[in-house]
Amino acid sequence: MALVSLAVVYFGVAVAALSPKAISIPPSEYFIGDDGRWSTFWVTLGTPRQSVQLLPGTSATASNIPWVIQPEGCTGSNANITDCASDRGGLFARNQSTSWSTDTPGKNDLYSLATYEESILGLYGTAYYGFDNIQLGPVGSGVPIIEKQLIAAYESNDWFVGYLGLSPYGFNFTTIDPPIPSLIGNLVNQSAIPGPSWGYTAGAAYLETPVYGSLTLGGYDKARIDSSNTLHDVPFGPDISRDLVVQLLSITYDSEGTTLLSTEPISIFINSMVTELWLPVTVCQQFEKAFNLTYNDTASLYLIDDFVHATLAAHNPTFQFKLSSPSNISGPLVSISIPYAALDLTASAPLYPSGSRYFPLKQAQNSTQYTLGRAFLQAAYVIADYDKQSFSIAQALFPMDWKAVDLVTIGGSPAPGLSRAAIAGVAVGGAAILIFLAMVAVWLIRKRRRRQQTHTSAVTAGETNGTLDAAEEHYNDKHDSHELKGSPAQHYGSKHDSYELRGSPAPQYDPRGSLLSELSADGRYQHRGSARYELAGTPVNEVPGSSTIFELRETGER
Ligand SMILES: *[C@@H]1O[C@H](CO)[C@@H](O)[C@H](O)[C@H]1NC(C)=O
Ligand SMILES: *[C@@H]1O[C@H](CO)[C@@H](O)[C@H](O)[C@H]1NC(C)=O
Ligand SMILES: *[C@@H]1O[C@H](CO)[C@@H](O)[C@H](O)[C@H]1NC(C)=O
Ligand SMILES: *[C@@H]1O[C@H](CO)[C@@H](O)[C@H](O)[C@H]1NC(C)=O
Ligand SMILES: *[C@@H]1O[C@H](CO)[C@@H](O)[C@H](O)[C@H]1NC(C)=O
Ligand SMILES: *[C@@H]1O[C@H](CO)[C@@H](O)[C@H](O)[C@H]1NC(C)=O
Ligand SMILES: *[C@@H]1O[C@H](CO)[C@@H](O)[C@H](O)[C@H]1NC(C)=O
Ligand SMILES: CC(=O)N[C@H]1CO[C@H](CO)[C@@H](O)[C@@H]1O
Repeated sequence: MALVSLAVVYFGVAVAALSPKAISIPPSEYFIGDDGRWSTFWVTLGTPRQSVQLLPGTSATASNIPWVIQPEGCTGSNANITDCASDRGGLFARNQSTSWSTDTPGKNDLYSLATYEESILGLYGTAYYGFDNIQLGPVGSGVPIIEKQLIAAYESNDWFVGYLGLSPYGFNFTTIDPPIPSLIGNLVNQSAIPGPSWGYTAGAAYLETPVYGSLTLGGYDKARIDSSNTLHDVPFGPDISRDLVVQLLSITYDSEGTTLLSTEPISIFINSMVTELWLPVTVCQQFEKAFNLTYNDTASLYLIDDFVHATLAAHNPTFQFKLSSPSNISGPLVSISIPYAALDLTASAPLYPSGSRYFPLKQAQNSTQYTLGRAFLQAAYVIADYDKQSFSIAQALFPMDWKAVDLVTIGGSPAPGLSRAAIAGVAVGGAAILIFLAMVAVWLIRKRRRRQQTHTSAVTAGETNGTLDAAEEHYNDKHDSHELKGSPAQHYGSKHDSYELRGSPAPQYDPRGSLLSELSADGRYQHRGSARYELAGTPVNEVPGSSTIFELRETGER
């Protein structure tokens, strides 16, 4: 029986070891930016290690690998910015890292950054791509080092602070096949996180006691969401690069009774790689009227002077964004409240060299530009699950003790590092050992009973049944406890379910590879080239100050 217990314990431990948990990336405890104050996260990379602060990037297409600022990002027109390097969250000098390698991706050439949605808003950049080791969080945060992560080193002011890409989709270089794994893909492959999912809220620098952003990989932080004000399981948008799409039903504000700012529901994309709220022109005009805002064409910002700020601060409106799933407009809602203080942002050099307050609103020329940027994510918490191809959005909470996380793991499928065959082997082997041991137990008990029978010959039927029942019960007990210990049976069961899903035409992709190969099998995606973005095969020459055109190459059948 000791053997049985041992087998059960071994089995439980083996399967528990296969199930990584959600991890929380600690915030840097800094707020930086030229267009507001944004809570950053440390990343160390290279040999010797260089530390930089990055903002989580939620853009499915642009944001799958780390984007770090190269030293050239503080030369040229930025040379005049005092403390440029620290303003940008630190610089990464790839020529000072002995482990930086450009062997495969594009040697030492400059490529367009793989933006798609961002370019529609006029944001561009170019980068040098290479591999280096990288660790999330400060040194010693416990997140494993990724030895060979594709990294983009860029300088564009369109993204003044670098990004920590959260998209699990692989990076398809035209010249390299197969796609290069994303950061999340590598973490999943290393069993550092249970699956391709994350939870993120941008933090609230504007609060009297500022609250840092919160980033969880492989799950989310329950302590940061208002579970009574959550919109669950919104399916990803049909366009792979525009996945986090909600239906914006209305915007109201509550300073002097509830006033409607927007009446026409629109589909709008949530993207942390954009700062502002890009709303229809008619909605912007209602904001202008209600709050005496004036768009400054020279600065391309709604600059706020002291007078307007004083008026706004006196009214101190709280805006309510009512959102639903685009697939069920009359279904469940979430109402995200954003106080004016969260939208009272400061533009500084290089965005607006003399410095000014501004209101993070932009006039969208058409529906492809509708975007809720990072300013919105100060009040909202997003949970994205790429296995289920859906996301949830909740009112963010700001607990005083921001270190007290309450992590919820999403998925928890066995480590992909072990092959499915190996996992099946462990599961089947474990079950076989248990069944075998149980049979041995039953056989031993029977044998003992037979011996008792030969010795006493006075065994009643009742006693016989009792003995057998006990043996069976014993087996069942063991079986139950084996299911409870780390629930290996259920665990395997859920894996099995997802196996079956893989066979179905539901959207699937390999988090460690690219989604591209899966797309052709699935007519659901009406991608318009965005999913199949590819770097221009030829390097581009960067002209300082000029924008670089990102080349898309339509590669395929739908
Ligand atoms: C590294 O690159 C910088 C420019 O980013 C350059 O000024 C410096 O000389 C280079 N150092 C070495 C050792 O090549
Ligand atoms: C830097 O500032 C100086 C003086 O303010 C100015 O003359 C110069 O043009 C500036 N350089 C750049 C690149 O902006
Ligand atoms: C709007 O703001 C300007 C200053 O920018 C001020 O002169 C004007 O009186 C304000 N209008 C209203 C209606 O508050
Ligand atoms: C608009 O911004 C420019 C600087 O970008 C400034 O010189 C100008 O005074 C601003 N206009 C108004 C009306 O505030
Ligand atoms: C839409 O939401 C309502 C209310 O929750 C629900 O009853 C209905 O089944 C949903 N419809 C679809 C198509 O999901
Ligand atoms: C939407 O507007 C942007 C900016 O004016 C433009 O680049 C883009 O082509 C437009 N898209 C459509 C579908 O009209
Ligand atoms: C996952 O990691 C293993 C090594 O641990 C590697 O051989 C494999 O290619 C990786 N898969 C992907 C898709 O990155
Ligand atoms: C998975 C996938 O679609 N990879 C593609 C990446 O790009 C190269 C070059 O165009 C294709 O050959 C691959 O099929």
